[in-house]
Amino acid sequence: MKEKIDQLKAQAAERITSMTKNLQELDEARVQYLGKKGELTALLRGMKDLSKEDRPKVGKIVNEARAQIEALIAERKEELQKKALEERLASEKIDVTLPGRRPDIGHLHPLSLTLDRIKTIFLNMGFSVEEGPEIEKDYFNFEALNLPKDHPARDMQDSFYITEDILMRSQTSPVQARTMQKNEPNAPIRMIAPGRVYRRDEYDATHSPMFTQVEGLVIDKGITLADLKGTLELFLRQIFNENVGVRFRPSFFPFTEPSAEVDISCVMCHGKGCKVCKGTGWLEILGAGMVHPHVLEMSGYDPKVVSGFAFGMGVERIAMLSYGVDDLRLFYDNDKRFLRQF
Ligand code: 2U9
Repeated sequence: MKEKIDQLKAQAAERITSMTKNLQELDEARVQYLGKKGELTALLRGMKDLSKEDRPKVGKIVNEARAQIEALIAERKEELQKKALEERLASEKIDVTLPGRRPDIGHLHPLSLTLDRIKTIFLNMGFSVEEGPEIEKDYFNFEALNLPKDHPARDMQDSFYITEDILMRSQTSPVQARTMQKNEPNAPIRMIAPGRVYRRDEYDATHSPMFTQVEGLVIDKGITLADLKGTLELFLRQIFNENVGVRFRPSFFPFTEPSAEVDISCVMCHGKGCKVCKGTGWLEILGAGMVHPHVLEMSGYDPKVVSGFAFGMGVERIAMLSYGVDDLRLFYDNDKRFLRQF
């Protein structure tokens, strides 16, 4: 009996210490020797066939064997747990010296960059920047600007009307009218109004139903056409270049009289004539004029006391000319291959 137990003990020790590769195999070994149907348990059961004198002795040996096997299992368990932890630490190791992933940081849109440059130039000349609603009353968008009821721009076909007298503003001029009406009568004004405007237009390389405008208004005692010319020339030399040619051509707008179309010498060919300027050597860049007396009166200013000039420009056009972009739609497509270049 004793040999049998020693043999079993040796077998169990061998199995536990050198034949178990992981905790599951160790548990299988435990079940094999110490489990309910285990080999050592079977030996204990066989004790009923022993003599009364032998029983306690054998019982002692079996219990000792059991305790030894349990100790071996506990020891091996600790070893295997340590091994498992080491394996996990090795396989899940993080290399903190690897370069980090750079976050994709964006930057200002080319139209915002252009608008910022325009704003800076006018701020430096003492202008303020005013804003107003994009959903506007027909009164501020047209009526206050001397656009009579039968003017073609007031046609449902040309503007986005929301109701009879509310529309998406077709120009930023209502911001000027609102500023004038907010002011004390005849109070001096030097302002620009940047923002989005909406017109029922084609969507092609040079047109869009939504675009960005900057309009300006200066009102004070004694403002003349010379102030208009000087201010706009100063602006154009800063936004394009010091030597840019500037010319004024007579034109018509309902809100200014006299009115002018302002051209610059072609930024591509410097006046020689090319595809961009259609061979003329000039590019139309601004509209401007002396504020119509009726427009001054409508918003509480007295044309006998003050006079003013106003101008307007499309920001997309200025951005296209300064960056050499030939298709307006590129500004709205949100294609990173394009935007990354600015
Ligand atoms: C008030 C008085 C006068 C604003 C003006 C223009 C001339 C003009 C166009 C240029 C290209 C718009 O973006 S564009 O299509 N604008 O030519 N705008 S004078 O005159 C005003 C505005 C408000 C109270």
